[in-house]
Amino acid sequence: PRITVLAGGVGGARFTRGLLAELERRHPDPAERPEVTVVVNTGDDMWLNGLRVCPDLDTVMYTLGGGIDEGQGWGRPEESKRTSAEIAAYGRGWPWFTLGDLDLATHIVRSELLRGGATLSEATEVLCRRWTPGACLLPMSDQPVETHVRLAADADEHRSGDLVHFEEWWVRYRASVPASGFEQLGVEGATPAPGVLEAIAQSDVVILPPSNPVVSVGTILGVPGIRDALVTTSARVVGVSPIIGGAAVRGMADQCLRTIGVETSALAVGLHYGSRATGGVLDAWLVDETDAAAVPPLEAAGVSSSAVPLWMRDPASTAALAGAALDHAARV
Ligand code: GDP
Ligand code: FO1
Ligand code: CA
Repeated sequence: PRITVLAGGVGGARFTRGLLAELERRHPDPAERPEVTVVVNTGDDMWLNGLRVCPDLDTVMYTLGGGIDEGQGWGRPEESKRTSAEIAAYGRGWPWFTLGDLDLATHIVRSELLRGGATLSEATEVLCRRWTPGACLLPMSDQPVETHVRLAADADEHRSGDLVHFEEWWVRYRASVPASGFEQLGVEGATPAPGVLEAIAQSDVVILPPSNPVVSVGTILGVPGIRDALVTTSARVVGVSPIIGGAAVRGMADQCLRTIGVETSALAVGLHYGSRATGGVLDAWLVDETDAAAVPPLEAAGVSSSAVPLWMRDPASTAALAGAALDHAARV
């Protein structure tokens, strides 16, 4: 058996960690345990100070490998920021974006591999040899596809209409500058990384974890071929809402959804993904218990739905959530 997860950073990483724990509990014999493939968003990636930085890939790799800063959700714990401060003193790069000294080693090794001719998939495999994440991590594409944000006409007067990198909109402006849309630069010529379409086609279950529906899962679905693979796979596709009680648990999903004209609610996001019966990507959608009122309209739209606790508070609640997703997938 095989399971594929389409993940962004923190939400996708934490969910997948719970999924691996739940699979270990259900299948103590490793030989019987389903294989997990994580297709990771690379839309947040950038070249910075000559280094290729892949925030979501690293968040998933560190989280599954036991090297994440748990409080922050990204980066390494007990980081020094001395190198970043020195780079800022030269006035180079992004002074509002901090690369910790331990994390920098990852970017240096990755960049060395890429400059030597490796693909991002190959570089990721090399990095994962150290972290042994317990799942196969695949970038959504080996070609650079970078999410940019079009600042709205009512944005800061100096920059209205500008196209800025997603990380600039989020980290520099905390998503407080109104946006009129997202653009995936490079997506037209991009193809899914090796193994991505195969993993989706050959899985029993494909999971959309509680990742950002616009700039994480939406970005992955924008790579030509991936959405179609979800529509046509024989796997059950089950999603978990990142929205609880009309708000994002963390991050900027609210501002992202507003930008694309989707309400911040578990119901609206489920309907935005849509039923596979009508060209969407979902067989099933889990909402939080507080959003139980969304279940009947989702069912009416052809998306099998149930209300379960969606807060990933600790390892036990996260594993239980992953178990609920698997159990629901088995029923549709
Ligand atoms: P990012 O790349 O670091 O922003 O991470 P993702 O895209 O993978 O996930 C971000 C989303 O995770 C946000 O929209 C949050 O609302 C959601 N999220 C974070 N923690 C939880 C949780 O405990 N439960 C649920 N249901 N969603 C969560
Ligand atoms: N998030 C921040 O808010 N500030 C930072 O300086 C920052 C640096 C950073 C460096 C490496 C990395 O892998 C992630 C980093 N993040 C930072 C988090 C991250 O880029 C974003 O929260 C997500 O990509 C949003 O989806
Ligand atoms: Ca991200």
